[in-house]
Amino acid sequence: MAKPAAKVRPEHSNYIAGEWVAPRSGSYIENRNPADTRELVGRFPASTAEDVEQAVGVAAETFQKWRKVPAPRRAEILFKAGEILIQRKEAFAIDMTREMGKVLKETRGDVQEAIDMTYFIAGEGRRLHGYTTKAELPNKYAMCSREPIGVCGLITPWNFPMAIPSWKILPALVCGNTVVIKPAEDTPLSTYNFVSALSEAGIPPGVLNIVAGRGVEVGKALLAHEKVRLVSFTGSTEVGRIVGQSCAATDKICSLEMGGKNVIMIMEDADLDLALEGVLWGAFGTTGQRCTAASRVVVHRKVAKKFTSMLANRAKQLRLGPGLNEKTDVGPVINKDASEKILEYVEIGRREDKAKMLCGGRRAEKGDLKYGFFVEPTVFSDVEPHMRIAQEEIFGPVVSVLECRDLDHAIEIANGVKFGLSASIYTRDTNRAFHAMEDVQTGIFYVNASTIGAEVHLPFGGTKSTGNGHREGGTQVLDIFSEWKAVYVDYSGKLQRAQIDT
Ligand code: UN1
Repeated sequence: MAKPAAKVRPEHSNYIAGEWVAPRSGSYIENRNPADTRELVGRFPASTAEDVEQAVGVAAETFQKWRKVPAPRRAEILFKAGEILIQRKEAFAIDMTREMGKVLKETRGDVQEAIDMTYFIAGEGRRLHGYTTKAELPNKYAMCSREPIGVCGLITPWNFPMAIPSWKILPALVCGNTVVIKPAEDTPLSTYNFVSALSEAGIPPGVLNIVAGRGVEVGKALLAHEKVRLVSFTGSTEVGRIVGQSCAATDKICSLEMGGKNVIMIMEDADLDLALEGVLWGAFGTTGQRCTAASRVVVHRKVAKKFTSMLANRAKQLRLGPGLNEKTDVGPVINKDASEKILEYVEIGRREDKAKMLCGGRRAEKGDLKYGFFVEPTVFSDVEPHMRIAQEEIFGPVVSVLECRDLDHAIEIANGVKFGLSASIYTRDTNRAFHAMEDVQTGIFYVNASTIGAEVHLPFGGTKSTGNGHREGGTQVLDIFSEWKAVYVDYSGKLQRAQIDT
């Protein structure tokens, strides 16, 4: 087995202007393994506004050169980074499991997603298409092109610590922007690994900078800085709203990717074994800590009893443990606060008269599990749409089963939450599948597959309070990281006037 990529150095630094520099504060945040907090993964900067000031200054200066580098040349560096990532995939996955907790199969998937995104976006370096069109006047040419924006402040979450930074960093760079990224406090190492691969591939100093630290310090300073022209954020709806409001104060472009309360609808004609696999993967994969996690299952009443007992039986058998153990099904949750919040939701569910908790509901503390943050996979049945466990994002291994009368009822329940990220239907009837696809208000929709597992070349994002209308992934992400310029060339040699009633 490959060794972790990063040695446990006592202290990591910020990465500014191509140099590793200590935070001005001299303070650090400990990064500990959530499966066993006795293991120190590393210590990362607790940076302050001063470090942000330095990084943004450098990024603003470097922007003037980087924007002039032809996009296909910028992309060549990304292709090279893709190759480095492939070589280090196993080591980076191990590092990620140590800091984030999810099982090795999934951290390999996370690194793979960053690799896929690297090649996909590098390809865009030779496209970045604009278009030409016909002007209103003779002897006049009209066209539009994508232009870089400037310094991008990126704020990323701990659950996909390499994939999500890649969704943002790569398109930002290929479009000609410079970047200051604040990685999540809980999982900075994977972002460091990713940025190191990019810098080794040849991203010039100052184009891509890391300032690590807390949201209240680093995030806040990025949001307030006049020279940061765009902020891209993935995280909770609560924090996302603050990000959106702060961006308005300095007219920043703002892209928000926030919560979900994703649903799997199971019709009476569904292949229940297949649906069961989809629910287990969607609800308990990544220990339920995906914004695309399936936390509601709406089952047709004719099959609800049968399906619910199938689900609870399997959920009880899932093996909790450290993600580096190949036998583990479900790893820890990210930290103490997360485990407490999840267990609070369990309590809220238990206090509902009608809902029944069929399994789980406790912190797992047997043997060495007591050194980590393990929460048992939990299934509630007889849940009603208005209950808080069916409305609010829990971000843990807790799933609620609700009953429906028919497809229309299922769609009504599916849409009856404030979020709109991902949804799925299990049915053998194509008419129903298309009907649901059209009427369920989410940005991502699956048929006979779980709510998770989006691919990099399709748009990723959600409706309603899940976001603010942007999509990451796909070529759509280029609309976040570039601004359109319309260009008119008049070659008539005389004054011609458009928009005059002739
Ligand atoms: C997230 O949880 O924020 O589609 C992203 C998926 C993953 C990405 C999830 N590829 O589930």
